[in-house]
Amino acid sequence: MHLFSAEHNLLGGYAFIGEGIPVATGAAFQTKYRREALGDETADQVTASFFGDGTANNGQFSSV
Ligand SMILES: Cc1ncc(C[n+]2csc(CCOP(=O)(O)OP(=O)(O)O)c2C)c(N)n1
Repeated sequence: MHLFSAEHNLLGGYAFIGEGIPVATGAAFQTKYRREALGDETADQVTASFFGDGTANNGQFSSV
């Protein structure tokens, strides 16, 4: 939950549960945009967001 590493593309570090979900959505979108809109074939990153069942009813999850 609190892991962050620019070197390893870990975008975590949030005190509030679910805060990483919209960040992951943005990260995934930038890969999709770079590949499909800008034609950047090096944009092949896979984005994953990990959270527990207690976070699934959080607004950050249900509104994405
Ligand atoms: C917005 C927000 N509300 C409440 C908390 C307090 N809190 C910390 S951990 C936790 C439970 C998270 O449950 P789950 O997502 O199932 O994670 P796990 O139990 O697997 O660690 C809560 C409610 C918080 N960190 N952020």
